[in-house]
Amino acid sequence: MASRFNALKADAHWQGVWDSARTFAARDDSPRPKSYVLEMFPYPSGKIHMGHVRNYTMGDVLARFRRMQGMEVLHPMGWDAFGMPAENAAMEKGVHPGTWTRANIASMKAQLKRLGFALDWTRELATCEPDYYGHEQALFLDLYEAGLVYRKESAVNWDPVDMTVLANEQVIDGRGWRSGALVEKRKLSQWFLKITDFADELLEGLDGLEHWPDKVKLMQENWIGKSQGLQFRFKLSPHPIPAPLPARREGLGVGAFVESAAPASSQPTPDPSLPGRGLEDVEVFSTRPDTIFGASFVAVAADHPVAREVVATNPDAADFIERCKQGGTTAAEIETQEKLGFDTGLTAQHPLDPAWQLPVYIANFVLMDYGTGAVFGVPAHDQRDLDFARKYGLPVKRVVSDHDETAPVFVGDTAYTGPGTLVNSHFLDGMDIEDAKRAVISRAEGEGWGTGTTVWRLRDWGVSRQRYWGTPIPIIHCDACGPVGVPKDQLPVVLPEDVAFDIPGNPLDRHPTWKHVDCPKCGAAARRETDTLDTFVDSSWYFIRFASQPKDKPFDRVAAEQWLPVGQYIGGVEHAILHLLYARFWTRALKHIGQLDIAEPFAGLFTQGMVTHETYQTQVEREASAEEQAKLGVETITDLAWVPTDDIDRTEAGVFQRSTGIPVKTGRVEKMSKSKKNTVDPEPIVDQYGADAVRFFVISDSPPEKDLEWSEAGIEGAWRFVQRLWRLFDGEKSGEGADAALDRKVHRTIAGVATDIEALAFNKAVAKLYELTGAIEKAAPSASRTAAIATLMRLVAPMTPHVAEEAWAAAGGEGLIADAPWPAVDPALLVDDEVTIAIQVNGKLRDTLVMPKGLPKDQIEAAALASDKVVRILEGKTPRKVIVVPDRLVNLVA
Ligand code: ANZ
Ligand code: ZN
Repeated sequence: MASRFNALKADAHWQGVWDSARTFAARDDSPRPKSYVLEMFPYPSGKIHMGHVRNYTMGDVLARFRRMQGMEVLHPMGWDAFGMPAENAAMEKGVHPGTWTRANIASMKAQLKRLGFALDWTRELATCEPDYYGHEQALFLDLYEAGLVYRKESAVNWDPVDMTVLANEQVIDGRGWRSGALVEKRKLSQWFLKITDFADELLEGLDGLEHWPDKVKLMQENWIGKSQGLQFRFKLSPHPIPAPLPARREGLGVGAFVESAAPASSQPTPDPSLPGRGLEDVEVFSTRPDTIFGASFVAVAADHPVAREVVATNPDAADFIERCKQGGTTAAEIETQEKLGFDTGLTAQHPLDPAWQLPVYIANFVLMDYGTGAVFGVPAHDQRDLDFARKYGLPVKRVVSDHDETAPVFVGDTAYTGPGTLVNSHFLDGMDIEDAKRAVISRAEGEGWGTGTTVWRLRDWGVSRQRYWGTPIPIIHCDACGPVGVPKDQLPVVLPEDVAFDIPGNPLDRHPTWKHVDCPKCGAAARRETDTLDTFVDSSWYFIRFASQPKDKPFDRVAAEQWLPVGQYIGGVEHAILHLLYARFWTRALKHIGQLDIAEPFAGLFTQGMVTHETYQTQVEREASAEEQAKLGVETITDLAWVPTDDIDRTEAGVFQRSTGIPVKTGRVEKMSKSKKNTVDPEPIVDQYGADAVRFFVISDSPPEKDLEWSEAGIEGAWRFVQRLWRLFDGEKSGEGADAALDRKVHRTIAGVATDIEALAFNKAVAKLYELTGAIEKAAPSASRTAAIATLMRLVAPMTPHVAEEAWAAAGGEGLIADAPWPAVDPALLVDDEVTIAIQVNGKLRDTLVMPKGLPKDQIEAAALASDKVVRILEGKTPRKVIVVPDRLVNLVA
């Protein structure tokens, strides 16, 4: 009788064996083909969560599989260890960020080990240690020297009560998270990396990333945001038309078109007493120069020089601009705000018709730092412009038609932004959009009032953070020499340990001695930079340091290039933009300065789905306070509260909160999160079911890119499967004789599981393993069955390595199953072994039968005659004649 698989004991035993044998340490000098499998390294928050378990299991299955296929696999692990939570913990609990972080690392490392991940712990790194960030400082200085780092004034969030700079995530609804004070924007001199120098390369490079999800490439493309269009000038003048304004505003705003740009006689002479003096031109940028005859206004950003000029003489404009500032200035905020404008009283002369004057507005939907900070508005073909035009009663003229509608008056509140033919546009009429764009650009360039240009949405990367727990920026500020890089032999610039977090602000800045240093150039008293680097810098090159970690430099080029690029990178889609773009930039920057000849860091990328769980809520009734009674007119108030997953009791009578006995309402299945209290802590689950069951469950139930719903039934099912495997492994007495069908099943499974794992389709591989297990269980004893069980051990080894090792050892396998080769496939056994045979009666198809290939004629005939359908049609008669074409057809002539 087979025993029970004791996971607790086996897990610990095999994890110890792998550890002491350094089974998963990657050898640089191995003659085997190299494979680099990497999951995004975790932030050491204190505990691993189910999302980590799923992410790391996927990478682990692939890494173990590739090892079995004979590759030298690099599968390292480290810690993205700088960042705000450690400082928050320091402020809340009085513990030093380093102490807190290192303790978290220790406990999370133990938790990862407990899952039996095949990780090369000899290369473990933590970004908060000087032996990592010191090298980062060296790289920063190299980029500085190469002109890829510069300083610029830039706005930060300033908390006026706590007197400190806040990170974006510390600003909640416009207020400081601690003080609750309204956050202000302040300008500070900060460090930037010139990622925009690489905008083109980063965009083009996406094309070559065949093994990246399309959606991620699209997100990167949009973030980089390359726009091609026309940049051109409008001549500005003060009010040129003494006639009442409504005349201009009610019509369609189409002046008489003048084919040649002859100076118009109507050209007004600027009145020097009006604003606009000295502001003769406004540059605009447009991606739709084809719509130039649909223009009905010009708009500038609130901080555009034209707006400032207007403000100087017009207090109403100043009020308007103040109002704009309150609304927020990010692109996302602007998108959702109501479109507001202020008529400056200036007009702009249409470049293709000097007699046509457009009103000039200051508008809250125009961004200063994109394009030129000014636009011309075409309401019929741009939604923002249409909203704006409808609000201020401006003309809306159709210039692109998608069907036969050519009337110049555009009705409705939805702009038409699709393809079409140009109408109401003089020399452009009849062209498609692309031709019209080219025609306008070439005319502008020919006449000298504009140029075809490319504009990027991507901005340089601001890396300065006014925080303690980060990589110190290795710069010294000298009054005489300016910013001077710390000499490399003085690196690392180490964070001081004696810092206090009892008051807000940057402890580096108020440390009594740390920042006072002498200038490395002239020796005068100077000041150390007290900003630290954005933690995204730390994660922009860690995968290089994993591949090669010499003591004296960031990496050894030859060693690093042996492993890079990362063959398969696995992580959350939340990093689809920033982390991946920064890492791509950093890699290209290193290539640019000749340190590493790799263009793209991650050849393959996979973004896994989330782990979800049911949510639970209780309704607790309480007496309303006097105030509530007065206000709401009720005597009782019902409060809703989330109930933690581990405080749930399911009984036949329903679902209850265990600690209180109160009935619980089960809510939607949502991403596990602390706020909804629907998390499941992996640690006790691993203790209860063993590492293999947990590993198996997180990859079995859904495709890896989809969400996985955690359920007790699911983990129990996985546990039962591990026990089934063990019963097979442990209970087999070697049999005799062949079982051809089972042999075929085994070899198809070997091939299928390999293809599935290679494609990261783990759930499909799991389904095949279930099937094979079932087939073996059903098969009668035979030599084939014994062999099938031995093969199954190896097939499950990447997923459930502990039970596989245990079985391998018990069966007297050589060495470790982790080092065993993936079973070989016999191609002859992959050939289709079943055929579909057509059964005809008097030439008419009556049935089909699926039968083993190559059966003798009499067996096929017998099966055909036994078919229910045939029996019914023959009504007891014996056919006169039976024609059998083996593997194809049977015709019964009645
Ligand atoms: C005229 C026009 C007509 C436009 C039309 C669009 C549609 P993307 O594609 O994102 O680059 N724009 C230019 N600079 C701007 C700024 N600083 N703030 C707000 N909007 C700005 O967008 C380019 C388009 O966005 C430009 O083309 C401009 O409006 C507007 F039927 O010009 B367009
Ligand atoms: Zn100096």
